[in-house]
Amino acid sequence: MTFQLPDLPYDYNALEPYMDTKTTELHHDKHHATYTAKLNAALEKYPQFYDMKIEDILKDLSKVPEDVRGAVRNHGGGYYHHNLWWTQFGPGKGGEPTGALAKAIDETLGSFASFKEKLNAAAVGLFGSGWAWLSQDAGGKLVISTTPNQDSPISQGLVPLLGVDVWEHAYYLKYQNRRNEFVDAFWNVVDWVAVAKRFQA
Ligand code: MN3
Repeated sequence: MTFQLPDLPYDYNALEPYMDTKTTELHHDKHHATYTAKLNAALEKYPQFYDMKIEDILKDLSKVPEDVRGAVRNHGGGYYHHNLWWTQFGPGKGGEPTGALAKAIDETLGSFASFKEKLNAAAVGLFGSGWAWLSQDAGGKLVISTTPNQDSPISQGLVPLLGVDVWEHAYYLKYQNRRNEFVDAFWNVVDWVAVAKRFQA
């Protein structure tokens, strides 16, 4: 079976006022849908990949035939990252993580406040389109990084836990050029229970 666009797990207006209804609608129904369609189109000649998990494809792009590798890197990355994006938010969320994830943040990144500062700086400072990430490396250690375009931390041996999409389509309607305001607002809708489920203590 081809890759499917997951339903938005809440209403279009659920992330207001931090992420506006129109942006959420376009971001899911147009952008995420297009990554999905173009990933499927790229793999049409190689349907054996439809049976794989997108994570496993992105983990080792060298296994993808060269003629479609670029398309899979871009649209497969876009597909996977937006699957993560919608499921890391929820209405009435925000706050701070608890438990093992909170402990790991304190130990590795100093404190929640300092983690927030570092991820914000990475997101605001990224030139052009891309993502800022909190991931775990192969040893389980938390790392903050950025990737350009839809390049995936998972292709670099990392496991992404939380991503900040700083493509203009993620914020321009509401925040225009004020990426920093969008990045500040982002924290108000993060579902830490969902993020903690991705974390392997
Ligand atoms: Mn996006």
